[in-house]
Amino acid sequence: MSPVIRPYGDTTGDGMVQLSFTLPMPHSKIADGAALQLATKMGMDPALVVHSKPMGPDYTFFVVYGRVNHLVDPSQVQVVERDFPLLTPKEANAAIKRSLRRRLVVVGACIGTDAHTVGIDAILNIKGFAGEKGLEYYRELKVVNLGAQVSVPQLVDRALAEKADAVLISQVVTQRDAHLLNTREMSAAFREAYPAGKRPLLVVGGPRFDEAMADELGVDRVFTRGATPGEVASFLVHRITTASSRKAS
Ligand code: B12
Repeated sequence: MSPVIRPYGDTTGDGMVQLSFTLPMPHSKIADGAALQLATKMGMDPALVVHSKPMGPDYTFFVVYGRVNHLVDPSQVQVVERDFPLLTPKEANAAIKRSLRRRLVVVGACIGTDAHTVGIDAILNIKGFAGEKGLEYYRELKVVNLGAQVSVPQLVDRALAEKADAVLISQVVTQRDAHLLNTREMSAAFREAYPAGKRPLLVVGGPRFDEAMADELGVDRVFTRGATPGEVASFLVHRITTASSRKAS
């Protein structure tokens, strides 16, 4: 049984944490007091405002440092573990060649009004991310990157035209849950446009997704902060080549 733990600040297990937030009030001593009131109500006791800075005339940004009494039980934590092997580009290419005997087609886009392309480009562009080459580097992958602000109907049409094996979408803006609404709209549109069991693999990524939400969003996998091209390629190859070998047998 793993032991319960507490946050560490100055000494082991002292429960000290740091919290940052913004309040819609001008920078003042009253604002500092309001920040302290919030932190205390959240269970930080004692709490200390260690940083407060005006954010324009009407807002103040705070960092509060203080003690919490909550215990953390790591044995109760649930996460989505990687359930596919990590492949090198060479291994991925060989697996695609062996089982598909053609290039695996990937269509990617930022959908809705989202113009944050850096994340999907990190995965798709040849230059890659975190020292790994992007999917365009893989000889056996055909990558069609549609860029920013692609509508769901445009995405579906292009996926059909390209005979996409996988569709990768990115959602970075989360205001009013736009990322969740857009993803659900996208997965519903693919279900409608393709016969059952024939739709491409649907993958969504962005920094504020919860990896455990794949079923709820109607997608096959959710990738989040720090995802690397190698992980994404390995996932695609694993899912698509195992599905095609099941069909062949
Ligand atoms: C750069 C940037 C911009 C650039 C984008 C340029 C571009 N071509 O992408 C510009 C200046 C255009 C911009 C505009 C806006 N932005 Co902006 N932007 C950022 C910023 C600073 C960095 C984002 C980034 O590039 N991260 C680096 C990449 C590599 O990380 P990533 O996206 O998380 O991607 C990784 C993973 O998430 C994952 N991943 C992502 N997508 C996918 C997809 C797939 C398929 C897979 C497998 C994996 C995957 O893999 C990547 C690598 O690990 C963030 C703040 C921040 N520090 O994060 C704000 C931020 C995202 N922006 C924000 C906002 C509000 C806006 C604007 C609305 C501002 C405005 N009022 O105009 C506009 C919206 C424009 C629009 N229509 O979308 C907010 C979003 C808040 C929210 N809760 O939604 C942020 C968080 C800033 C903030 N704190 O307020 N922005």
